[in-house]
Amino acid sequence: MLYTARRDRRVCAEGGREAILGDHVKKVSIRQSIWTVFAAGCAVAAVVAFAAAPARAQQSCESLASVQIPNVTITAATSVTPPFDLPSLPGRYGTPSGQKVSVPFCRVVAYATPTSDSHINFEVWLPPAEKWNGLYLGEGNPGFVGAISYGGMAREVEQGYATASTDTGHADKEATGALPPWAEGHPELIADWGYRALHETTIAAKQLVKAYYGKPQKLSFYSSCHEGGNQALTEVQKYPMDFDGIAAGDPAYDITHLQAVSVYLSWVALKDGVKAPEYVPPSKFPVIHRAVLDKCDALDGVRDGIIEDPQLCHFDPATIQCPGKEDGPACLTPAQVKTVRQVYAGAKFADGKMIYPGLEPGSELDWHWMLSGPDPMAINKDFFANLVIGNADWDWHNFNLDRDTREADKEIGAMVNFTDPNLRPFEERGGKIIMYQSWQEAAIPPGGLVNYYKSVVKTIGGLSKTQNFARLFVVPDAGMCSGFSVGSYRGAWNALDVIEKWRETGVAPDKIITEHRVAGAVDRTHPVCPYPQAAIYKGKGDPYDASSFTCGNPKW
Ligand SMILES: [Ca+2]
Repeated sequence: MLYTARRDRRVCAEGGREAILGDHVKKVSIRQSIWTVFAAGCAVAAVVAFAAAPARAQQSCESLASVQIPNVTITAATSVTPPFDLPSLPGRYGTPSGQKVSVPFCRVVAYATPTSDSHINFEVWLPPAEKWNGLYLGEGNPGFVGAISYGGMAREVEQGYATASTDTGHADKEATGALPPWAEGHPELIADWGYRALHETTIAAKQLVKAYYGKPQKLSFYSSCHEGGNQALTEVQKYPMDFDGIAAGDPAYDITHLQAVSVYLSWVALKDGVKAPEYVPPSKFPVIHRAVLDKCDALDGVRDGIIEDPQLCHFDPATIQCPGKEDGPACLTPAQVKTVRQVYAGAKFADGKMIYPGLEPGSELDWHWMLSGPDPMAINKDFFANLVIGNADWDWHNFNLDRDTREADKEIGAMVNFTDPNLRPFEERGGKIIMYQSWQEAAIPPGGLVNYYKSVVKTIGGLSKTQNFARLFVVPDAGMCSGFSVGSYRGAWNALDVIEKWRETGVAPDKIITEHRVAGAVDRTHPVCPYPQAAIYKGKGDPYDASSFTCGNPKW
């Protein structure tokens, strides 16, 4: 069932937190004639149990301009009276004009220069002391965009969080997600984007919080998705003291390899054009999806359109190969069968070592991201063109998986790939992290995060020790991220709510309930279990009700 979703305009925690990504998905999806849903779990969002007496500002907002922070220049500190017009930035990931902030806050504008080539713009927004919930919440960034996430900041400050956002060290005139030539000849700017900007922003923001309120935040959180999710995994590895609780969503993990598999899957399908035998027209994506469901939907005990663990689904596209040499709308030619097999198989080096897993069975309805053509997604193509090859006019048809992936690792891997499974320093500081991904995510293959989590479990010394502070939730039949989705069921949930509760109460999330809404009313719920568990149907009861499932280790 496809449904037309709408942007939920009510004040709603998660919707605000991922506003930038929401804009991104919405705009791109319009091109694909699919709308996004942004129906976050508003009813469960008001959870911050910060019961301390209201803090009193110890400094005026304006006096923050004289706070001394190493390598940081504060250019303005201004008391803002609502309504405040958000600075607008055109482009796919930008901040549309006309958005306003409805509450007063202290706006600090600054930049950091950790290296002589750096210029990391950031802003820190602080609610009045009596409105502050006592928490600091960092904002994430989408893609390679050089822009402060004003939309997200607005909603954070309206909900009482102290918040900050950075442009990641370069400023785009338009937030398009494509890569302008800012990086060429500026390795420090790549490092700023790769790991430094968010950290520099966070440590400066915390000093401003302490100066303004006269005390530090009670807890600091970070919740973001896609590149923001990658920033989360980077922080937990490299700067474990920055945040007490982290939600890392659909992370663009191991990014040189992620970009390699992305260009590769597009190259497989598109290298000879959209009329070539190996091209799979988007009209056949639902055909493949139907065949996958026929094969694997019932493995978990119920045909409900959801495949609980697609890695246990062994679907061979040859089962829907057209007879003889015919082609037809409801079957695949032999060349198309080969393409589909490669999409599932992912990318490997010439020596057979895995670069990045492919897309999962069940993700087919969203394959337009990489496979519809006529070119790879700009964000993938431009990564190699600008950051690796060093030629903005690079012809992606010449992509060589083994050679160009190795070149990417050599050129920039150390600055942008963070794959260290040792999260003990984060655990020892009392940190909690949920990692999450959608099995049906078709822009970032979820197998990368699953493999990373397995490596964390191995390093920490087993699943139970790891689950004390780090849990992975792989959401079946969700589009991407936690607050919005596309496709059939695609239930929504609130990632920040989950991590806040865990960190504040110490009670680990044993499962997450996703909700699907129609006209604001919940019509379906479904549980998501901590990996490697999956939801197993009890054998009776409404399959559209989460209570009809238990969490267990799948045996199918
Ligand atoms: Ca099922």
